[in-house]
Amino acid sequence: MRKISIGIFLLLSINSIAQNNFQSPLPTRQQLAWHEKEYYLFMHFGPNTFTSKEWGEGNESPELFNPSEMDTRQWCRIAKKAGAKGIIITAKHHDGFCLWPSKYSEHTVKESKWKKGDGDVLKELSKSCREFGLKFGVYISPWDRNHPDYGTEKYNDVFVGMLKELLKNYGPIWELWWDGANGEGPNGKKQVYDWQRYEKTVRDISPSTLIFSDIGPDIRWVGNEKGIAGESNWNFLDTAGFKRGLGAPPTDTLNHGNYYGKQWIPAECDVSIRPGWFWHEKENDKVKTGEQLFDLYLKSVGRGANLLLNVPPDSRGLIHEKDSASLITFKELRENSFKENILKGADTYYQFSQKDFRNKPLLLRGFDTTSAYYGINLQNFIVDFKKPVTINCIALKEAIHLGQTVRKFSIVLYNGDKPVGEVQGTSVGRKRILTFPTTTVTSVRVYLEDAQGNDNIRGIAAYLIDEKLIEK
Ligand code: FUL
Repeated sequence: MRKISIGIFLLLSINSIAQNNFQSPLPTRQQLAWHEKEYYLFMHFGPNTFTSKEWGEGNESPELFNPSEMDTRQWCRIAKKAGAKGIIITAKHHDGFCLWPSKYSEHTVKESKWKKGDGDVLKELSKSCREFGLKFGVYISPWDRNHPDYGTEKYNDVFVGMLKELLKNYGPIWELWWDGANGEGPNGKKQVYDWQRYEKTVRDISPSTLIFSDIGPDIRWVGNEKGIAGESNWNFLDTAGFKRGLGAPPTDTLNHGNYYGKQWIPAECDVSIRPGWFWHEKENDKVKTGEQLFDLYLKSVGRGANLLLNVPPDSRGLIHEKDSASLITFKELRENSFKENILKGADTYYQFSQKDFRNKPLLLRGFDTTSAYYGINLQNFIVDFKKPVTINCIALKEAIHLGQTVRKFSIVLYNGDKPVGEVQGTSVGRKRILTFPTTTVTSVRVYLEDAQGNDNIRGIAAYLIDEKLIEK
Protein backbone atom coordinates (compact mmCIF):
# COMPACT_ATOMS: atom_id res chain seq x y z
CA MET A 1 0.00 0.00 0.00
CA ARG A 2 2.81 2.35 1.01
CA LYS A 3 4.61 1.55 -2.21
CA ILE A 4 1.50 2.30 -4.23
CA SER A 5 0.94 5.67 -2.63
CA ILE A 6 4.60 6.64 -3.09
CA GLY A 7 4.17 5.58 -6.71
CA ILE A 8 1.11 7.78 -7.13
CA PHE A 9 2.87 10.65 -5.43
CA LEU A 10 5.90 10.36 -7.71
CA LEU A 11 3.71 10.16 -10.75
CA LEU A 12 1.82 13.29 -9.75
CA SER A 13 5.03 15.13 -8.91
CA ILE A 14 6.65 14.27 -12.20
CA ASN A 15 3.46 15.35 -13.88
CA SER A 16 3.61 18.70 -12.08
CA ILE A 17 7.26 19.26 -12.90
CA ALA A 18 6.75 18.40 -16.54
CA GLN A 19 3.86 20.81 -16.86
CA ASN A 20 5.16 23.68 -14.85
CA ASN A 21 8.28 25.65 -15.51
CA PHE A 22 6.47 28.63 -14.13
CA GLN A 23 7.12 29.36 -10.48
CA SER A 24 4.42 31.51 -8.98
CA PRO A 25 5.71 34.69 -7.40
CA LEU A 26 4.70 34.91 -3.75
CA PRO A 27 3.13 37.77 -1.81
CA THR A 28 5.04 39.42 1.01
CA ARG A 29 3.71 39.18 4.55
CA GLN A 30 2.33 42.72 4.22
CA GLN A 31 0.62 41.93 0.93
CA LEU A 32 -0.96 38.80 2.39
CA ALA A 33 -2.37 40.78 5.31
CA TRP A 34 -3.55 43.45 2.83
CA HIS A 35 -5.51 40.84 0.82
CA GLU A 36 -7.38 39.89 3.97
CA LYS A 37 -8.67 43.45 4.40
CA GLU A 38 -10.91 43.10 1.30
CA TYR A 39 -12.65 46.43 1.46
CA TYR A 40 -11.94 49.88 2.88
CA LEU A 41 -12.88 53.50 2.26
CA PHE A 42 -11.30 56.24 0.20
CA MET A 43 -11.99 59.87 1.15
CA HIS A 44 -11.53 62.79 -1.20
CA PHE A 45 -11.60 65.97 0.84
CA GLY A 46 -10.13 69.43 0.27
CA PRO A 47 -10.91 72.76 -1.42
CA ASN A 48 -12.82 70.93 -4.18
CA THR A 49 -15.38 69.96 -1.53
CA PHE A 50 -16.23 73.67 -1.29
CA THR A 51 -15.94 74.71 -4.94
CA SER A 52 -17.79 71.86 -6.61
CA LYS A 53 -14.73 71.08 -8.75
CA GLU A 54 -13.13 67.71 -9.36
CA TRP A 55 -9.69 69.02 -10.26
CA GLY A 56 -8.87 72.26 -8.48
CA GLU A 57 -6.50 74.53 -10.37
CA GLY A 58 -4.30 75.24 -7.40
CA ASN A 59 -5.08 78.96 -7.32
CA GLU A 60 -8.14 78.60 -5.06
CA SER A 61 -7.94 80.58 -1.85
CA PRO A 62 -6.94 78.26 1.02
CA GLU A 63 -9.53 80.11 3.09
CA LEU A 64 -12.21 78.18 1.24
CA PHE A 65 -11.38 75.09 3.22
CA ASN A 66 -13.63 75.51 6.24
CA PRO A 67 -15.72 72.48 7.25
CA SER A 68 -18.30 73.58 9.80
CA GLU A 69 -18.67 70.36 11.83
CA MET A 70 -15.79 68.11 10.87
CA ASP A 71 -15.84 64.93 12.90
CA THR A 72 -13.42 62.16 11.96
CA ARG A 73 -14.96 59.95 14.65
CA GLN A 74 -18.22 60.05 12.67
CA TRP A 75 -16.28 58.89 9.57
CA CYS A 76 -14.73 56.03 11.50
CA ARG A 77 -17.93 55.06 13.27
CA ILE A 78 -19.70 54.71 9.91
CA ALA A 79 -16.74 52.94 8.28
CA LYS A 80 -16.68 50.46 11.12
CA LYS A 81 -20.45 49.90 11.02
CA ALA A 82 -20.20 49.38 7.27
CA GLY A 83 -17.59 46.67 7.75
CA ALA A 84 -14.83 48.63 6.00
CA LYS A 85 -11.35 47.88 7.30
CA GLY A 86 -9.65 51.25 6.92
CA ILE A 87 -9.62 54.76 5.46
CA ILE A 88 -7.31 56.28 2.85
CA ILE A 89 -7.56 60.08 2.66
CA THR A 90 -6.37 62.58 0.05
CA ALA A 91 -3.67 64.29 2.11
CA LYS A 92 -2.93 66.36 -1.01
CA HIS A 93 -4.87 66.26 -4.28
CA HIS A 94 -3.73 67.75 -7.62
CA ASP A 95 -4.59 71.30 -6.43
CA GLY A 96 -1.71 71.04 -3.96
CA PHE A 97 -3.71 71.87 -0.82
CA CYS A 98 -2.34 69.94 2.17
CA LEU A 99 -4.75 68.61 4.80
CA TRP A 100 -1.89 68.83 7.28
CA PRO A 101 0.22 71.89 8.19
CA SER A 102 3.19 70.98 5.98
CA LYS A 103 6.24 73.13 6.34
CA TYR A 104 6.95 72.59 2.65
CA SER A 105 3.91 74.48 1.39
CA GLU A 106 1.95 77.65 1.93
CA HIS A 107 -1.24 76.16 0.65
CA THR A 108 -2.41 74.10 3.62
CA VAL A 109 -4.83 73.90 6.52
CA LYS A 110 -2.74 76.47 8.38
CA GLU A 111 -3.58 79.06 5.70
CA SER A 112 -7.28 78.17 5.93
CA LYS A 113 -9.98 79.62 8.15
CA TRP A 114 -10.73 76.25 9.64
CA LYS A 115 -9.91 76.24 13.37
CA LYS A 116 -8.20 79.59 12.75
CA GLY A 117 -5.40 77.78 10.95
CA ASP A 118 -4.65 75.44 13.86
CA GLY A 119 -6.42 72.37 12.49
CA ASP A 120 -4.86 69.18 11.16
CA VAL A 121 -7.14 66.69 9.39
CA LEU A 122 -4.51 63.95 9.31
CA LYS A 123 -3.84 64.22 13.02
CA GLU A 124 -7.54 63.90 13.83
CA LEU A 125 -8.19 61.09 11.36
CA SER A 126 -5.14 59.00 12.26
CA LYS A 127 -6.16 59.26 15.93
CA SER A 128 -9.77 58.26 15.23
CA CYS A 129 -8.63 55.33 13.06
CA ARG A 130 -6.51 54.07 15.92
CA GLU A 131 -9.45 54.45 18.30
CA PHE A 132 -11.77 52.48 16.03
CA GLY A 133 -9.23 49.84 15.02
CA LEU A 134 -9.14 50.94 11.38
CA LYS A 135 -6.15 51.03 9.07
CA PHE A 136 -5.01 54.51 8.10
CA GLY A 137 -3.68 55.33 4.65
CA VAL A 138 -2.85 58.45 2.65
CA TYR A 139 -3.19 59.48 -0.96
CA ILE A 140 -0.64 62.09 -1.96
CA SER A 141 -0.74 63.42 -5.50
CA PRO A 142 2.70 63.80 -7.06
CA TRP A 143 1.14 66.25 -9.52
CA ASP A 144 0.83 69.66 -7.86
CA ARG A 145 -0.88 72.57 -9.58
CA ASN A 146 -0.02 74.99 -6.82
CA HIS A 147 3.53 74.50 -5.65
CA PRO A 148 5.91 77.15 -7.02
CA ASP A 149 8.76 74.60 -7.24
CA TYR A 150 6.77 72.12 -9.31
CA GLY A 151 8.55 71.39 -12.57
CA THR A 152 12.02 71.86 -11.05
CA GLU A 153 14.43 69.52 -9.27
CA LYS A 154 13.59 71.34 -6.03
CA TYR A 155 10.09 69.87 -6.09
CA ASN A 156 11.57 66.40 -5.60
CA ASP A 157 12.96 67.68 -2.27
CA VAL A 158 9.55 69.11 -1.44
CA PHE A 159 7.78 65.84 -2.21
CA VAL A 160 10.30 63.80 -0.23
CA GLY A 161 9.97 66.27 2.66
CA MET A 162 6.20 65.84 2.58
CA LEU A 163 6.47 62.05 2.51
CA LYS A 164 8.71 62.19 5.56
CA GLU A 165 6.21 64.36 7.40
CA LEU A 166 3.40 61.94 6.63
CA LEU A 167 5.33 58.81 7.58
CA LYS A 168 6.96 60.22 10.69
CA ASN A 169 4.15 62.28 12.18
CA TYR A 170 1.05 60.28 11.31
CA GLY A 171 2.27 56.70 11.05
CA PRO A 172 1.88 53.86 10.92
CA ILE A 173 0.74 54.53 7.36
CA TRP A 174 -0.80 51.30 6.13
CA GLU A 175 -1.13 52.19 2.45
CA LEU A 176 0.36 55.06 0.47
CA TRP A 177 -1.42 56.00 -2.74
CA TRP A 178 0.40 57.57 -5.68
CA ASP A 179 -1.97 58.81 -8.34
CA GLY A 180 -0.95 58.40 -11.96
CA ALA A 181 -2.79 61.56 -13.16
CA ASN A 182 -0.26 64.10 -14.20
CA GLY A 183 -0.04 67.47 -15.88
CA GLU A 184 1.60 70.84 -15.68
CA GLY A 185 2.40 72.92 -12.64
CA PRO A 186 1.46 76.58 -12.03
CA ASN A 187 4.25 77.76 -14.32
CA GLY A 188 3.33 75.45 -17.16
CA LYS A 189 6.22 73.10 -16.40
CA LYS A 190 6.12 69.33 -16.14
CA GLN A 191 7.92 67.50 -13.39
CA VAL A 192 10.57 64.81 -13.74
CA TYR A 193 9.74 62.69 -10.70
CA ASP A 194 12.49 60.94 -8.78
CA TRP A 195 10.48 57.80 -8.11
CA GLN A 196 13.47 55.84 -6.89
CA ARG A 197 14.15 58.40 -4.22
CA TYR A 198 10.49 58.55 -3.21
CA GLU A 199 10.33 54.78 -2.89
CA LYS A 200 13.53 54.60 -0.90
CA THR A 201 12.24 57.28 1.46
CA VAL A 202 9.13 55.22 2.18
CA ARG A 203 10.99 51.93 2.56
CA ASP A 204 13.62 53.47 4.84
CA ILE A 205 11.16 55.12 7.20
CA SER A 206 8.29 52.68 7.07
CA PRO A 207 9.13 49.34 5.46
CA SER A 208 5.70 47.89 6.22
CA THR A 209 3.80 50.61 4.30
CA LEU A 210 2.23 49.25 1.13
CA ILE A 211 2.82 51.44 -1.90
CA PHE A 212 0.03 51.71 -4.46
CA SER A 213 0.50 53.09 -7.97
CA ASP A 214 -0.23 52.08 -11.57
CA ILE A 215 2.63 49.62 -11.29
CA GLY A 216 2.98 49.03 -7.56
CA PRO A 217 5.51 48.04 -6.23
CA ASP A 218 3.04 46.52 -3.76
CA ILE A 219 -0.44 47.13 -5.17
CA ARG A 220 -1.46 47.95 -8.74
CA TRP A 221 -4.24 50.08 -10.17
CA VAL A 222 -6.96 47.93 -11.73
CA GLY A 223 -7.00 49.97 -14.95
CA ASN A 224 -10.42 51.62 -14.51
CA GLU A 225 -12.22 53.77 -11.99
CA LYS A 226 -15.38 51.70 -12.01
CA GLY A 227 -14.36 49.26 -9.29
CA ILE A 228 -14.21 46.27 -11.63
CA ALA A 229 -11.43 43.70 -11.82
CA GLY A 230 -10.95 41.47 -14.86
CA GLU A 231 -12.90 38.19 -15.00
CA SER A 232 -9.46 36.65 -15.05
CA ASN A 233 -7.41 38.44 -12.47
CA TRP A 234 -3.80 37.40 -12.00
CA ASN A 235 -1.95 38.80 -9.03
CA PHE A 236 1.14 39.14 -11.20
CA LEU A 237 2.53 42.04 -13.16
CA ASP A 238 5.67 42.71 -15.16
CA THR A 239 6.79 46.26 -14.65
CA ALA A 240 10.05 46.32 -16.61
CA GLY A 241 9.95 49.13 -19.17
CA PHE A 242 6.84 50.73 -17.69
CA LYS A 243 6.42 53.93 -15.72
CA ARG A 244 3.76 55.45 -13.55
CA GLY A 245 1.24 57.71 -15.27
CA LEU A 246 1.55 58.03 -19.04
CA GLY A 247 4.10 55.22 -19.34
CA ALA A 248 1.93 52.72 -17.46
CA PRO A 249 1.01 49.31 -18.92
CA PRO A 250 -2.20 49.23 -21.03
CA THR A 251 -5.31 49.40 -18.87
CA ASP A 252 -6.34 45.96 -20.06
CA THR A 253 -3.09 44.52 -18.68
CA LEU A 254 -3.66 46.28 -15.37
CA ASN A 255 -7.19 44.93 -15.31
CA HIS A 256 -6.12 41.30 -15.72
CA GLY A 257 -2.49 41.27 -14.62
CA ASN A 258 0.13 39.28 -16.54
CA TYR A 259 -0.53 35.54 -16.78
CA TYR A 260 3.17 34.76 -16.40
CA GLY A 261 4.09 37.97 -14.55
CA LYS A 262 7.20 37.90 -12.41
CA GLN A 263 6.11 40.06 -9.49
CA TRP A 264 3.23 39.71 -7.08
CA ILE A 265 1.40 43.03 -7.55
CA PRO A 266 -2.32 42.53 -6.88
CA ALA A 267 -5.10 44.80 -8.10
CA GLU A 268 -7.06 47.30 -6.04
CA CYS A 269 -10.39 48.52 -7.45
CA ASP A 270 -11.01 52.20 -6.73
CA VAL A 271 -14.48 53.56 -7.34
CA SER A 272 -16.64 56.34 -5.95
CA ILE A 273 -20.01 55.94 -4.27
CA ARG A 274 -20.99 59.09 -6.22
CA PRO A 275 -20.36 60.15 -9.83
CA GLY A 276 -17.47 62.40 -8.70
CA TRP A 277 -14.58 61.78 -6.32
CA PHE A 278 -15.30 64.89 -4.25
CA TRP A 279 -18.59 65.69 -2.53
CA HIS A 280 -20.92 67.92 -4.54
CA GLU A 281 -24.33 69.00 -3.32
CA LYS A 282 -25.85 68.31 -6.74
CA GLU A 283 -24.84 64.65 -6.53
CA ASN A 284 -26.66 63.93 -3.28
CA ASP A 285 -29.35 62.09 -5.20
CA LYS A 286 -26.85 60.16 -7.31
CA VAL A 287 -25.35 58.04 -4.55
CA LYS A 288 -24.94 54.38 -5.53
CA THR A 289 -27.42 52.07 -3.82
CA GLY A 290 -26.45 49.24 -1.49
CA GLU A 291 -27.43 46.83 -4.29
CA GLN A 292 -25.09 48.53 -6.76
CA LEU A 293 -22.29 48.39 -4.21
CA PHE A 294 -22.95 44.69 -3.67
CA ASP A 295 -22.62 44.14 -7.41
CA LEU A 296 -19.26 45.94 -7.33
CA TYR A 297 -18.19 43.76 -4.42
CA LEU A 298 -18.83 40.66 -6.55
CA LYS A 299 -16.78 42.20 -9.39
CA SER A 300 -13.84 43.25 -7.23
CA VAL A 301 -13.46 41.16 -4.06
CA GLY A 302 -15.31 38.34 -5.83
CA ARG A 303 -12.57 38.32 -8.46
CA GLY A 304 -9.70 38.24 -5.99
CA ALA A 305 -9.01 42.00 -5.82
CA ASN A 306 -9.59 44.53 -3.04
CA LEU A 307 -12.26 47.23 -3.10
CA LEU A 308 -11.37 50.84 -2.31
CA LEU A 309 -14.71 52.62 -2.08
CA ASN A 310 -14.64 56.41 -2.12
CA VAL A 311 -17.05 58.08 0.31
CA PRO A 312 -16.21 61.79 0.28
CA PRO A 313 -17.01 63.90 3.35
CA ASP A 314 -19.31 66.86 2.63
CA SER A 315 -18.72 70.56 3.27
CA ARG A 316 -19.76 70.11 6.91
CA GLY A 317 -16.92 67.60 7.20
CA LEU A 318 -19.32 64.69 7.71
CA ILE A 319 -20.27 61.62 5.72
CA HIS A 320 -23.58 62.55 4.15
CA GLU A 321 -26.72 60.70 5.31
CA LYS A 322 -27.37 59.33 1.82
CA ASP A 323 -23.91 57.80 1.63
CA SER A 324 -24.05 56.25 5.08
CA ALA A 325 -27.48 54.75 4.35
CA SER A 326 -26.09 53.02 1.23
CA LEU A 327 -23.06 51.80 3.13
CA ILE A 328 -25.21 50.20 5.79
CA THR A 329 -27.48 48.52 3.21
CA PHE A 330 -24.34 47.25 1.46
CA LYS A 331 -23.12 45.80 4.74
CA GLU A 332 -26.47 44.10 5.43
CA LEU A 333 -26.58 42.61 1.94
CA ARG A 334 -23.13 41.10 2.42
CA GLU A 335 -24.00 39.80 5.83
CA ASN A 336 -27.29 38.24 4.76
CA SER A 337 -25.85 36.78 1.57
CA PHE A 338 -22.82 35.13 3.12
CA LYS A 339 -24.25 34.30 6.53
CA GLU A 340 -24.67 30.61 5.97
CA ASN A 341 -22.18 28.44 4.18
CA ILE A 342 -24.50 25.71 2.96
CA LEU A 343 -21.52 23.41 2.41
CA LYS A 344 -20.79 23.19 6.10
CA GLY A 345 -21.23 19.61 7.16
CA ALA A 346 -21.03 18.22 3.61
CA ASP A 347 -18.43 15.59 2.79
CA THR A 348 -15.57 16.42 0.45
CA TYR A 349 -13.90 13.72 -1.54
CA TYR A 350 -10.69 14.23 -3.41
CA GLN A 351 -10.19 12.34 -6.57
CA PHE A 352 -6.83 10.63 -6.30
CA SER A 353 -7.42 8.51 -9.36
CA GLN A 354 -10.31 7.51 -11.56
CA LYS A 355 -11.81 5.36 -8.83
CA ASP A 356 -10.05 6.49 -5.72
CA PHE A 357 -11.94 9.17 -3.83
CA ARG A 358 -10.85 10.06 -0.34
CA ASN A 359 -12.59 12.07 2.26
CA LYS A 360 -10.87 15.31 3.21
CA PRO A 361 -12.97 17.46 5.53
CA LEU A 362 -10.15 19.99 5.94
CA LEU A 363 -11.16 21.90 2.84
CA LEU A 364 -14.48 22.96 4.29
CA ARG A 365 -13.09 23.95 7.62
CA GLY A 366 -10.57 26.15 5.88
CA PHE A 367 -12.91 28.65 4.24
CA ASP A 368 -13.13 31.29 6.89
CA THR A 369 -9.83 30.57 8.56
CA THR A 370 -6.33 30.94 7.29
CA SER A 371 -5.52 27.24 7.56
CA ALA A 372 -4.53 25.88 4.21
CA TYR A 373 -4.96 22.69 2.32
CA TYR A 374 -1.84 21.79 0.39
CA GLY A 375 -2.94 20.52 -2.97
CA ILE A 376 -1.59 18.29 -5.64
CA ASN A 377 -1.55 19.28 -9.26
CA LEU A 378 -4.96 19.14 -10.90
CA GLN A 379 -6.78 17.34 -8.18
CA ASN A 380 -10.52 17.28 -8.64
CA PHE A 381 -12.94 17.08 -5.77
CA ILE A 382 -16.55 16.36 -5.05
CA VAL A 383 -18.64 17.99 -2.38
CA ASP A 384 -21.45 15.70 -1.37
CA PHE A 385 -24.41 17.18 0.49
CA LYS A 386 -26.30 14.92 2.81
CA LYS A 387 -29.63 16.13 1.41
CA PRO A 388 -30.75 18.26 -1.58
CA VAL A 389 -29.88 21.93 -1.13
CA THR A 390 -30.72 25.01 -3.15
CA ILE A 391 -27.85 27.34 -4.07
CA ASN A 392 -26.97 30.10 -6.52
CA CYS A 393 -23.49 31.08 -5.43
CA ILE A 394 -20.21 29.27 -4.89
CA ALA A 395 -17.04 30.82 -3.52
CA LEU A 396 -13.56 29.38 -3.84
CA LYS A 397 -10.37 30.44 -2.15
CA GLU A 398 -6.80 29.72 -3.05
CA ALA A 399 -4.04 29.45 -0.44
CA ILE A 400 -2.27 32.47 -1.91
CA HIS A 401 0.63 32.36 0.50
CA LEU A 402 1.71 29.51 -1.77
CA GLY A 403 1.17 31.62 -4.89
CA GLN A 404 -1.60 31.75 -7.47
CA THR A 405 -1.65 28.60 -9.52
CA VAL A 406 -5.18 27.72 -10.62
CA ARG A 407 -5.64 28.73 -14.27
CA LYS A 408 -8.90 27.14 -15.26
CA PHE A 409 -11.66 25.28 -13.49
CA SER A 410 -15.22 24.17 -13.93
CA ILE A 411 -17.85 23.30 -11.39
CA VAL A 412 -20.58 20.88 -12.37
CA LEU A 413 -23.76 20.85 -10.32
CA TYR A 414 -25.46 17.50 -9.81
CA ASN A 415 -28.86 16.44 -8.64
CA GLY A 416 -28.40 12.76 -7.96
CA ASP A 417 -26.53 11.44 -11.00
CA LYS A 418 -27.85 14.13 -13.28
CA PRO A 419 -25.78 17.22 -14.14
CA VAL A 420 -28.06 20.24 -13.68
CA GLY A 421 -25.70 23.13 -14.26
CA GLU A 422 -22.12 24.18 -14.87
CA VAL A 423 -20.01 27.19 -14.00
CA GLN A 424 -16.61 27.87 -15.47
CA GLY A 425 -13.82 30.13 -14.43
CA THR A 426 -10.14 30.89 -14.79
CA SER A 427 -8.40 32.65 -11.90
CA VAL A 428 -9.30 32.02 -8.27
CA GLY A 429 -6.82 33.98 -6.15
CA ARG A 430 -7.72 35.11 -2.68
CA LYS A 431 -11.46 34.73 -3.29
CA ARG A 432 -13.60 33.91 -6.27
CA ILE A 433 -17.35 34.36 -6.01
CA LEU A 434 -19.42 32.75 -8.76
CA THR A 435 -23.14 33.23 -9.13
CA PHE A 436 -25.54 31.20 -11.26
CA PRO A 437 -29.28 30.57 -11.57
CA THR A 438 -30.80 29.13 -8.41
CA THR A 439 -30.44 25.34 -8.57
CA THR A 440 -31.26 22.40 -6.31
CA VAL A 441 -28.27 20.08 -6.02
CA THR A 442 -27.08 17.08 -4.09
CA SER A 443 -23.40 17.40 -4.99
CA VAL A 444 -20.97 19.63 -6.84
CA ARG A 445 -17.85 18.50 -8.66
CA VAL A 446 -14.94 20.86 -9.00
CA TYR A 447 -12.62 20.10 -11.91
CA LEU A 448 -9.30 21.85 -11.79
CA GLU A 449 -8.51 21.84 -15.48
CA ASP A 450 -5.31 23.81 -15.62
CA ALA A 451 -2.82 24.92 -13.03
CA GLN A 452 0.74 26.18 -12.88
CA GLY A 453 1.98 23.98 -10.08
CA ASN A 454 -0.05 22.50 -7.29
CA ASP A 455 -3.55 23.85 -7.03
CA ASN A 456 -3.80 24.94 -3.46
CA ILE A 457 -7.52 25.41 -3.08
CA ARG A 458 -8.03 26.50 0.48
CA GLY A 459 -11.77 26.33 0.70
CA ILE A 460 -15.14 26.22 -0.98
CA ALA A 461 -18.44 27.63 0.23
CA ALA A 462 -21.95 27.74 -1.23
CA TYR A 463 -24.74 30.22 -0.57
CA LEU A 464 -28.27 31.02 -1.50
CA ILE A 465 -28.41 34.77 -2.03
CA ASP A 466 -31.27 37.06 -2.95
CA GLU A 467 -31.91 36.46 -6.66
CA LYS A 468 -32.34 40.19 -7.26
CA LEU A 469 -28.66 40.62 -6.48
CA ILE A 470 -27.54 38.25 -9.20
CA GLU A 471 -27.05 39.41 -12.75
CA LYS A 472 -29.32 37.50 -15.05
C1 FUL B 1 -7.50 60.05 -10.49
C2 FUL B 1 -7.60 61.51 -10.08
O1 FUL B 1 -7.34 62.39 -11.17
C3 FUL B 1 -8.99 61.70 -9.52
O2 FUL B 1 -9.26 63.03 -9.21
C4 FUL B 1 -9.11 60.81 -8.30
O3 FUL B 1 -8.24 61.25 -7.29
C5 FUL B 1 -8.81 59.36 -8.68
C6 FUL B 1 -8.80 58.43 -7.51
O4 FUL B 1 -7.58 59.25 -9.33
O5 FUL B 1 -6.41 59.76 -11.21
